[in-house]
Amino acid sequence: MTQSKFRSGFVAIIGRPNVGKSTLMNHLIGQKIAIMSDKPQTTRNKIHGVYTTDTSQIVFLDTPGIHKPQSKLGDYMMKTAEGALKEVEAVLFLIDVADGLGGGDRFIIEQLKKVDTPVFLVMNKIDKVQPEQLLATITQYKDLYPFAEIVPISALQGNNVETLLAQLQKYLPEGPQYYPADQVTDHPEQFVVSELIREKILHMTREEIPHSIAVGIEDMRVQENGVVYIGAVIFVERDSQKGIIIGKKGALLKEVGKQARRDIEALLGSRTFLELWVKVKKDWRNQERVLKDFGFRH
Ligand code: GDP
Ligand code: MG
Ligand code: K
Repeated sequence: MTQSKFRSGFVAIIGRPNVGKSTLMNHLIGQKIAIMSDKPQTTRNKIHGVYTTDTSQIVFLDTPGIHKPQSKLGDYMMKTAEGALKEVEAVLFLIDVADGLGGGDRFIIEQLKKVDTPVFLVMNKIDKVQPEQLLATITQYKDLYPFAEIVPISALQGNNVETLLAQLQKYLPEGPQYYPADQVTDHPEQFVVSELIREKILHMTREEIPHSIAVGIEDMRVQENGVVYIGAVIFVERDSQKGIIIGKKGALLKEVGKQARRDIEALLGSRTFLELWVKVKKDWRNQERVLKDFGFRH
């Protein structure tokens, strides 16, 4: 008997203000797990929430930079948003069906054309319109972009939200459970911290290191002197990868630590002491038990 593998991934939620992004998140996550950090976010993605089942986990990300730039800073945000959209498994583009197609949505669609990530057109607030209007709106949007899926929902009433989730499952690769299920985490920063470290490694090693590495936060606490201590383990699949990440005389790992620490300090707003280890765990992606001691816990 073959056992199906755990699937997980990141999904960006985008859309103009008031289309119902928060309402959808609240409906999806309910009281089960709500991860919302009120710390200032310096990473390009804000974690909206996490949806976990027995077989999968979806981490929903907010991508604020997608909106029409108002300034130079806006331009910069756009660039990072574009990067963020490339790194997710799917994008949920929410629209308000009662509003009709306007400049704001046209602008977002232009940005979506720059990336290959599958985009769902999520037509929200169907409770507000007649079926004819819904169909007319679908035609309008479909002409502008080849959406991977088109899903009409009412986030407020919960209509068709299950369908949306079922469709999303198809886009998730095999992967670890990043957050504990059925638990409200009081340390959402741990995840962001591990992602910051992972990002630095991927940038610095280019193609040599596959995306299959994982970073587990073993320990994260405020010391008496006010410095945040973080102990993190970088998991790789092969000895050769371990060598690459450590680098000549530890140079690469040291640079990873330096750059990650700078970002982490900005994120947490406090001085940080970051200790990194590299461990080889063969075929970690397929070993469920191994995933448990990855430090995706607290
Ligand atoms: P956000 O800015 O995209 O996060 O939008 P919100 O989730 O804050 O929703 C904006 C407004 O739209 C709120 O008043 C919601 O109650 C309302 N809203 C959201 N989803 C629906 C829906 O499916 N139907 C209706 N009628 N109203 C909705
Ligand atoms: Mg909102
Ligand atoms: K695309």
